[in-house]
Order: sequence, then structure tokens, then C-alpha cells
Amino acid sequence: MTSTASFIVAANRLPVERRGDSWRVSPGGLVTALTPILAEHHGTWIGWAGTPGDAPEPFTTDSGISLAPIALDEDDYAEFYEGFSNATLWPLFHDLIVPPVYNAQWWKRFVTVNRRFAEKIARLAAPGATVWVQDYQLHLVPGMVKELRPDVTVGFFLHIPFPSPDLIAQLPWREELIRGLARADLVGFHTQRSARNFEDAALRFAGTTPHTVALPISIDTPKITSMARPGTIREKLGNPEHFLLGVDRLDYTKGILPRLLAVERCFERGILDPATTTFVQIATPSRERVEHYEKTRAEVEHHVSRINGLYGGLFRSVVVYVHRTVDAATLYHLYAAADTMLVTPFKDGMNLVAKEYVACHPDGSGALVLSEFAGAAEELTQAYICNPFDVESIAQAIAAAVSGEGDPRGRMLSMYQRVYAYDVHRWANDFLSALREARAC
Ligand code: ADQ
Repeated sequence: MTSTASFIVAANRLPVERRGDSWRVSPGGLVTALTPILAEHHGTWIGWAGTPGDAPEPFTTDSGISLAPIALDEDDYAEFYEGFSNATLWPLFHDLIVPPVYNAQWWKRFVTVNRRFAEKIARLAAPGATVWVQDYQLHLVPGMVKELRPDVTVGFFLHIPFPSPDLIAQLPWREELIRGLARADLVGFHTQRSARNFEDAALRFAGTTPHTVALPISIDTPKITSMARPGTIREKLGNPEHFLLGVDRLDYTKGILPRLLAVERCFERGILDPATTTFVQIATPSRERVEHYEKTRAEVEHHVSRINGLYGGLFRSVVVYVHRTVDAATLYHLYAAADTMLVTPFKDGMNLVAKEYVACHPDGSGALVLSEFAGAAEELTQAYICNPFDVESIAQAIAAAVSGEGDPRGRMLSMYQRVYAYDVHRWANDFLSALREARAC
């Protein structure tokens, strides 16, 4: 491959999955939003193909996107990905829900892998190209690309929250991290609060004033709405009167445990009758070798089985727990069939599950219980908002949702209008317009 790409997306992962001997494009909002833009500009997506070892040869997808794989070996995976990205930055940026680990060897590896990405970008970018770097694993890439190729326009989008400068202060390599990011022509965040935190940190630790923008990511609303059909899911679950649903990566930030305890409290209080309620929790396996993930899984599974032991019947469970990924169609059918969606993260950049649920209820049916600490709560203000650190608050929000407090249909319709009007295509176009403006001034 030569320097011919006028538009490049760099992300930790390529949007592909291995199926036997071949690679398939994995569906997801970001891929959907960026595919037309990449196709129009003969764009290239740079990232890791998902298995440690040699990278596959570059290839082009059916939709015409060139994929340029980056190789990560076992040590890169352990130190760059599981270590610095997911045991240092992830907990630090999610307000220390678990303590971050500060390890100098992991940091060195993080610099090395970020440089590998930057060098690949510098090789592939056409003169004056636009590069859009995604997320916290590639924090240093904007600064490195600018060193190698000052002619290139670099945008960066952070998909997780940016914490207060007082928390960033803990990081032994805070100056380098912030300086690298601040060199981007534009840094995007989901919320104003994250953008402000980054501006404050850039001034404090790098003495610079970066260009930032707050643009909440969204979903492919028309596509999701068109796929949402409840089908026979409720019958298969034994026709419960109340069908509650949770869908998350199994991550300690997602607040699955307090959600379970809140459902249990609703049984204790008689708000929900365990004989006529089903709570389905789908939890995708995630980062399983990282210490706190294993612990979270053990806790969640302990309480699922305890609550089923206490409240389940001989022939039915009150909590149906699935520890695996489900395909998109099944997911949207579940959303459409569920009358109450529980989204209770302790901290979340946005949370697309909340928006996907809303997209599956264009007729105003359903109810959303949503944590005030999810970025989505800034837009989906009509949800039943709760504090996930307080089981009582979640239980009260569930009680309000299942009893249909305060015009439930009006709430859902107004949230649907929001996710319909502002979908992921608008998000991507708005970011790229803002990037062009930032570069021009
Ligand atoms: P995540 O932390 O992964 O993303 P989220 O926004 O909820 O969180 O996205 C998860 C996606 O995975 C959703 O599209 C959902 O449908 C899918 N998913 C989850 N569980 C699944 C399962 N069991 N089976 C199939 N699909 C499943 C990060 C940030 C978020 C931010 C996004 C996008 O942490 O805050 O919203 O990036 O910017």
C-alpha cells in the first residue's frame, strides 16, 4: 500500500471478525456511519484484527473500504491493551471505580504501539489527508502523526468520559499523554463536561489551549427501528406481566450488580411480583483476563443464582442470565419486547444500549431506567433517572417505570424524536465539518 488514502480512520480494532478462513465486517454504529465516508474518499481503516500474532495482509471489504491491519503480539496485547489501556486508563477515566495500576513497562509498550499506528498512518496518508483517530487506546497518535506529517489534518474522538484534572493528576505520564492529544486539530467528546475537563487539564499540564467539541455519538436509528419486532419473545419467556431487560459488556463500570439488588428490593417490597416478572440480563464477555473483570463476573453470577434461589419457582427463573454476545437482530427483538430497560452504569461515556432501546419503541411503548452518570442522560432527560450508587434510587426508578408514572408514552416519544433527529450519520458529518473548520482557522 502507498500514500494514497485521503481519509484514514485509526481505531484499536479493525471492524472485522474472523469467520473460518475469511474476515467479515462486524456490524456497529461507527462502521455504519463511516462506511459511506470511507467509500467516497477511497478511505482506509487502520487497526488491529483482534488476534495476537502476525497481521493479515491488507484487504478490501465488499463495501469498498481498505483495511490496513496492525500487528500486536502477545506482549503488546498484555501490556498495551489489557495493561495500560484497560487496567490504567479505563479505570482512571471512569472516576476510579476500581484503582488504576501505574506500571512503567506498560506505559513504554503503550508508547511503542501508538508509534506503530502513527508510522502506518504517516506511510498511507496522501498529501493533506484527513485522519480520524478513535478512542483512549490511541491517545498519543495525534501528536506523533503531527510530528511525522504536519500536512495532515488530525481529528480525535474520545468514546469514554474525560475525568476531572484532579484525577488525571495521578497519572505519572500525564504531561506526555495530554500533550499528545492536544496536538490534534480537533478533539471530540460526548459531553461538554468531558470537553471542559480536557481543556482544564491541557492548560494545567501542557500549558496549551486545544480545540474541542462536544458531540454525543448516536446510532443508526432508522435501521434499528426497522429491525425491531417483539416477535414471540414474551411467549417464549412464559408471558411475564413485567419483562425487564439489561444488556451490557460485563464491565464493572456498567453497574450490573446494583441493578440486580434493586430488582430484588422490588420483590421484597411487593413492587414486582416474582411469579409474574422476568428480568433478562445479557452480559457480553469482555477483557476476561483483567483482574477486576473476573471479580465482577463472579459477583454478578453469585447474586443471579442467589436471587433465583430465593425468588425463582421450580419451573421458572426470575433472572435469565446469558454470558455471551447475541446477534443484532435478536438484540433488537429483545429491546422491542421488553417493557422496562435497565441501564445503570456508574460511569459511561455515552451508552448506546439506552439509545438502541429507545429506537426500538417508535410507538411510545416501553420505559427506560437510566443512570444519571451515563452521557446519554444529558439527552434522554425523559428517562426514569437514577443514581446507580444508591440501590434505593434504582428501585424507586424501577417502581416509577413499571407503574407508568408521569406520561410514559410522552416520555418515550420525546426520546424517540431525539434519537431519530440526531443519528450516527449526523454525528460523523458534524464532527468532520467541525474538523474542517478547526483546520481552516
Ligand atoms: P461500550 O462500553 O462498549 O462503548 P455501549 O455504548 O453500551 O458501551 O455500546 C455497546 C454496544 O455493544 C451496543 O451497540 C450494544 O448493542 C452492543 N452489545 C452490548 N452487549 C451485547 C450483547 N450481549 N450482545 C450483542 N451486542 C451487545 C464505549 C463507551 C460508551 C460509548 C461507546 C460509543 O464505553 O460509553 O457509548 O463506546 O462511543
